[in-house]
This record gives sequence, C-alpha cells and structure tokens, in this order.
Amino acid sequence: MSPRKPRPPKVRPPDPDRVDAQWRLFLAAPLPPDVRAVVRGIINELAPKDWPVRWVDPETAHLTLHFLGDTPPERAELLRLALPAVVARHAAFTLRTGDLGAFPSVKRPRVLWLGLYGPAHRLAALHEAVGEALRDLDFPVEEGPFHPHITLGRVRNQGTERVPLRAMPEELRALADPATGVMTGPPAVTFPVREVVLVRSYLGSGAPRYETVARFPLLTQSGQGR
Ligand code: 2AM
Repeated sequence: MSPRKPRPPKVRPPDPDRVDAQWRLFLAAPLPPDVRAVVRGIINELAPKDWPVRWVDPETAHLTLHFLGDTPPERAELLRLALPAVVARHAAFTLRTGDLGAFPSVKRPRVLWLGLYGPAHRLAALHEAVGEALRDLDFPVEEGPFHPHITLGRVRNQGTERVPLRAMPEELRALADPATGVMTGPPAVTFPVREVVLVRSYLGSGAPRYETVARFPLLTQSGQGR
C-alpha cells in the first residue's frame, strides 16, 4: 500500500470565540428607536430600486465616531478605563437627521448615508477628544476630516441585482431636487447624543452582529453623566 499523501492543513477563518481572538471594535453614538425608524423607512423606499447595495440592519444603525479594527481584548480594557472621564467632560447635545448623500460622491457611490444637522462643533469636539485619548493609548486613529453620518447601505462591487452599478449615479441624481441637487431626507427627527458606546462587531456571511461592550455617558444636567 502506498503511503497516503499528507493533506494540506485546513485554513480556518479566525474563530471569534477563541480566547486569544482579537476584537473588532468601533466607537459610536447609538441611535434611538425613532431615528432607526427613519433609517428603516428610507431603506424600505430605496430597496425596491434593486441597486447593488447591501443595506444595513436599521436596528443596528449608528453614528460611528472612530473605527478601531482588530484589537487585543486587553487593549479594550484600557479603553474601558480611559474613556469614561474623556467622554464625561462633554455635555450631551442634540442632533437631527438631514439629507441623503453618497461617499465618496454620487458619481462614484460606495456608501449611501443619512446626514446629520446640529451643533457640529460639539460633535467634532467629542470626536477630537476621543481621538486624542486613542492616540495617547497608541490606537490607530484615522486622519482627515470627520464626516458624521449614518450609513444606510454599502455598494457591492458587482451585484446580481437587476440594476447595475453604473446606473446608480443617474438614479441617485433623479432623487435630488433639480434646483439644489440635494437628496432631501425624510422630515427631520431630533435626537439626543447622551453616550458613546464601544462596540464589538462580528463579521460573518450575513449582516455583521454588534455587541456593546462598554458605555461612556456624556455629561447631562443632573451632573451624573447620564
Ligand atoms: P460607517 O459608520 O461609515 O458605516 C463598523 O464597521 C463601523 O465602523 C461601520 O459603521 C463603519 O463606518 C466604521 N468603519 C470606519 N472605517 C472602517 C473600516 N476601515 N472598516 C470597517 N468599518 C469601518
């Protein structure tokens, strides 16, 4: 009998339940149910267009502040210790939902988003302070301008959808007011930003699953940071 040919080792995707697994983390402001309902409404309206877009689950829509990526769990612990004081120095504030748009542009859409209005300086200051704390802890922080938005969907490279990617810019433009070029969103919903959450995301074959691993309250009138 001839010796069996050794099998090549199996390559498995990293198992997020392994004790030494890295945590894929990001920091975000959570959205209340009425804003998630706005997100759901927009997606319900746009999904029948059959664009090559992977729509988000409205239940987990959020406003990303910083994406941290794969992080050893013990480094997440550092964030749990450092961020409460940083975030609590900022007073809670109110934002409102705005118009629709695309990154990097309507001509080359990769991400479809719902914009936000409100005290941009408050949000920018919070984003900057958290970014500085992350840098102090040697976390990678994305440089460049911060464009606060709620992601609605991400464009796939190639879809099996009826409408190909190349038709999207024109169809997006058709949604815009011809005079202003603005893709007007649904009536504005106002919502408070009262906390920043540290979220672990689990990637799989379907939509990512998100788990909030820490909450950092902003300062509220009671002075309790909540
Ligand atoms: P988004 O809010 O613009 O969609 C979790 O993946 C979150 O982190 C997403 O909501 C996503 O941004 C944000 N994010 C930022 N940079 C990312 C990157 N390089 N890879 C994956 N997600 C990123």
